[in-house]
Amino acid sequence: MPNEPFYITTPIYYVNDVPHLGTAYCTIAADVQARYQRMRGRRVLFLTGTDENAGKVSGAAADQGKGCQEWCDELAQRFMDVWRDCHVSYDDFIRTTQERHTRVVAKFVERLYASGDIYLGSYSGWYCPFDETFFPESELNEGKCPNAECRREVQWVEEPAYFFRLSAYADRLLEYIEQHPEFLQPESRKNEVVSFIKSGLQDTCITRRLEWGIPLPASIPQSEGLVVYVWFDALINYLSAVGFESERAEERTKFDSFWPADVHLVGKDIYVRFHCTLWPAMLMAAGVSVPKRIFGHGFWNIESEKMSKSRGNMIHPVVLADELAAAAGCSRDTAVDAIRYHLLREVTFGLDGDFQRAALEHRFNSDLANDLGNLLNRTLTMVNRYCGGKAPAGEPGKLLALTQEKLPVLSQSLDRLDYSRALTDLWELVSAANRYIEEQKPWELKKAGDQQAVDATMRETLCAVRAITLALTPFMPTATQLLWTQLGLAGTPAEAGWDSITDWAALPVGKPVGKPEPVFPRLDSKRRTPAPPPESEPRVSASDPESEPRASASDPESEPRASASVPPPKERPTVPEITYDEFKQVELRTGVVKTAEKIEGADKLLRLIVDLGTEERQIVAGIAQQFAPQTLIGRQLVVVANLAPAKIRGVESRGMILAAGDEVPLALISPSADVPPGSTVR
Ligand code: ME8
Repeated sequence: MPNEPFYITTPIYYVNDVPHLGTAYCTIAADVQARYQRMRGRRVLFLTGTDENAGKVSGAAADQGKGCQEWCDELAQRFMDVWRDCHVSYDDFIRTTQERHTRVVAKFVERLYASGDIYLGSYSGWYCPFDETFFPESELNEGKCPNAECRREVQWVEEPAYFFRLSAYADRLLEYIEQHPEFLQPESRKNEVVSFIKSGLQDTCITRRLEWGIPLPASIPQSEGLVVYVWFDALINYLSAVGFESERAEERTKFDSFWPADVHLVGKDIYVRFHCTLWPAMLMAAGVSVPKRIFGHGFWNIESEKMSKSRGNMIHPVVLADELAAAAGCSRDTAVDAIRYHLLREVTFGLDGDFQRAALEHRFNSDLANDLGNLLNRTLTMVNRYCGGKAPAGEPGKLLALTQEKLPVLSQSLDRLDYSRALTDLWELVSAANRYIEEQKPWELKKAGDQQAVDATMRETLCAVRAITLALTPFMPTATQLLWTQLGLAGTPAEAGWDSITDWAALPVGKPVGKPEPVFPRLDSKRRTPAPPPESEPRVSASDPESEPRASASDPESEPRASASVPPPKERPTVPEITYDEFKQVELRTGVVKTAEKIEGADKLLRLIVDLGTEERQIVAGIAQQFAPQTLIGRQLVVVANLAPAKIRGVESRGMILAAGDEVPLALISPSADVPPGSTVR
């Protein structure tokens, strides 16, 4: 097992948009798996990347007045930047405009043409340009795209084209699925694939007559003007990245060790038709083994609504982290880790979820600031106070026994990508460690002069905190590093490795621990949205800091540590009352952001062009530090339309956008549903 290769992939994302909560979710989930497997000693190849040859990509470039390649270069960099900020430890980032990919696509197509799996025909059918997919008439939904995430108008398209003989693979696919129970996961989605295949597969049109895309190899007759269908090209990325058919010996070795992939992680939108049907059939046709596992995760809605640009409710992970960091007074890195934790804890991986800011904030306070932060704080405070600030000696106790019992279950959950289960189990250990302190009452043992018992208790607790830190590392890589350093441990938890979780001897006796510093300062209750009602989250009631202080009055360490770091509530400045008639003089309208850019020499300012329906307005907004310009494009906002023009840093501003936040703009005000630009807000 150690050193055994482990290859995990995410979808390669279209560069028609910047990363959002959905793409971040899948990428973070893959990252957790990659980090976990590395800690287990596996040789991991974690691949992500960008899908650049799509019509919607060239469309987005044209909308921005940019060349396709220039646009792709910019956006691919944006993806890499966001993944870096989200602590995504990918090993390779593939772009489908790279030569290493286009070369492999050409070879793959040639191989299938030679074997007779690709043939020339002519196509006419209903095509959804957004999904880049043809649909049979019978599948259309009231004449529109049947993809529930899309539902856009379809077009009738007729052209000579090449086809992949997908229909010939239905039986082989069904047989393979039946014989490999681990292949399609989660189990609940497998049936969907089986019924899709059983309903009859049609050959797939794999070329398009387009300017932008990978040209069909010249060796194939009548290839002129044809490019490879973007899905056929995109799926092959998983092979290109590991050096499929490479002439270079080292690349061939890479292919032999990493293929077949251990897990393709994708969303449910591209699971059945593309990853579980077309892709394995393509591989079967090429005589290449199919991936070991394909996992289809669920989708997030935002506050009960579908996430979409036009609704203006897209969440961008780094912006969200900055908002959380500002509200909590922690670093962006810690906030990112809290979001990673929340996304994977909140919903069973594989099912859909509803993202609610209040739930994120509640979990931040309850799980991270209170349960985990409190545990670390009490432990370090007491080791400093009662044990001279050094890791004491002592025999292992019941927390080791519990950790030994939990570890196999935890590992099994992580192997199955059952992240919420793994975290729930891990939190039992956090609670057990907190309970252990309360039961042992080291402060009373100290008073009674029983130093040996104090030492044994504190050692047991320190070792448990160390174990929890290790197990949390794949989820929260930077926050756990802070915990690790405060525990006085050298190096990184990742280096210590997964098996070290139960190694109580790995904590050297006499090693000085650090001073407790709040890693997760509690969110100021004035700034945060109210917590969800107890019926939606019964679990938290027991540990909710507001509802039930955990510790007894006699426990000097029981104060939630971070409360000291919460700034005292601020006085709100009094604003004079206005009459309704005065208010009516303010003209509020909705607008859609057309362009957004930074103003040179002004850190906080953005220059926006906002469509107000009847006109486009230039508005200068002081939101540059909280919102990246690219994330605003297409967003609906509320504008004070009759504000007298003003020059800000030499740039004329005609109007003002509305945002919420006491000191800095934390959230932009948008209509809750699509309305035409220029609609009156009343
Ligand atoms: O489909 N909730 O790329 P894409 C959760 N280029 N996950 C979401 C989500 C949401 N609301 N929205 C998107 C493509 N995702 C192709 C892939 S692979 C060979 C080619 C995630 O940019 C989810 O993982 O549209 C989904 O499968 C993926 O983004 C689609 O990204």
